[in-house]
Amino acid sequence: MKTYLVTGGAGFIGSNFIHYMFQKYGDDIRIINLDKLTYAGNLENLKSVEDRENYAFVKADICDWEAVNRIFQENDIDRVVHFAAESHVDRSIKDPEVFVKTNVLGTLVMLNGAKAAWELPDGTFKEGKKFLHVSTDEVYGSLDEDGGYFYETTPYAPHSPYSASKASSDMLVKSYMDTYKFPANITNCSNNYGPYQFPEKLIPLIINNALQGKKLPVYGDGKNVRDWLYVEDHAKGIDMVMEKGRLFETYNIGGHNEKQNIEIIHIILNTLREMLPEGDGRRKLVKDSLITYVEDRKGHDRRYAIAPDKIKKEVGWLPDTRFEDGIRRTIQWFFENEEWMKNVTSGNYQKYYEEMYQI
Ligand code: NAD
Ligand code: TDX
Repeated sequence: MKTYLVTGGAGFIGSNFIHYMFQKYGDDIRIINLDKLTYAGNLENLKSVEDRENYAFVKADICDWEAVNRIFQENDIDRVVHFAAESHVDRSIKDPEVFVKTNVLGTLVMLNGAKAAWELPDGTFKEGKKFLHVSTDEVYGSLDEDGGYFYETTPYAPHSPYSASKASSDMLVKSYMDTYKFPANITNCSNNYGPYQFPEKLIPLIINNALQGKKLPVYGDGKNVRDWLYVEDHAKGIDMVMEKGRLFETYNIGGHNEKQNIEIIHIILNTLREMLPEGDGRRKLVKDSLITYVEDRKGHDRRYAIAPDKIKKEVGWLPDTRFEDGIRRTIQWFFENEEWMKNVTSGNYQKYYEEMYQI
């Protein structure tokens, strides 16, 4: 039975990954979830797995060497899936420091914990161990509107403090692979969407605001392009890279699903109108006139797009979910989890929202 150490498992992608893995492997794996529970971490995301005997939660900071090392010393960890990070570009523009601490120093601590536990006296590593570092396509910078795709060979050119910190963490992982032959993979994925996403990111923010008849903030001209990936497809890709990916390789994971932000907003508004039952009071709140153009994000990358050729060829992964279906599943999830949304948007979220958006 393999033991997984998942960092950031209480966040959006991490919690979806944990659900995916238990659905797929049931009692045949063990998962330890290490999470600091920042504003983005939420144990409500994991309610349905918390009583499993093959699941454990540890509240700790990935920058805390004692805590990280203890987990590695007390458990025979086979796989590390490293999600924990500060993940929101807008927050990184306001306060870069915590991004460097968590994303760079935290990754270093995780690498050292795994290295100390897995390295043999002759400098090689125990058989079958692997560290999978989850990163982003933002490390590659920005593409022109008609300017091709990001490939694994595209030079790094991060622009925001967030993407610079993720690029630094990738470089550290690469340096451990090159220097020590440390058994790892890096995955760089495009924008995820789906259940449990915190409403500071575009899609859940638009769904939440539209259902309350609140303004829908669009940065700049609304024509920036993102390549949207359904989170469950991403979880599947990570598992497949862990099982089939060649050691020391990087794999880009993208949805082949490019859309302008303004298109996304129109799709959400139309889908909400279609899905809300007749007589539901929220129907009359969902209006195109809520769309409000606001000041552009500083340094706003124009376009991201991944050509996921390598992962398709070497690992056999392809995105399964069409955007039309993924967005309906996501909206349905938000309909069924109003309480979740109420809980995450109470308290500090209001303060964040008011400071961020003067609309
Ligand atoms: P998230 O912000 O929803 O979750 C991050 C999780 O990490 C939270 O549970 C938080 O409590 C935890 N965390 C933060 N700092 C920590 C620390 N110091 N110690 C321990 N835990 C800490 O993020 P997400 O959207 O789920 O992203 C997960 C990973 O995927 C990140 O590494 C991110 O860079 C990467 N990624 C995300 C996307 C996306 O579209 N969301 C796209 C590409 C890559
Ligand atoms: O209110 C908004 N209005 C708006 O126009 C928000 C929150 C966003 N936007 C735009 C900015 C982007 O062009 O929508 C696009 C998507 O924005 P985010 O959801 O903040 O995502 P992005 O900045 O693209 O980064 C995401 O994908 C890559 C994740 O947050 C990162 O963690 C990941 O690495």
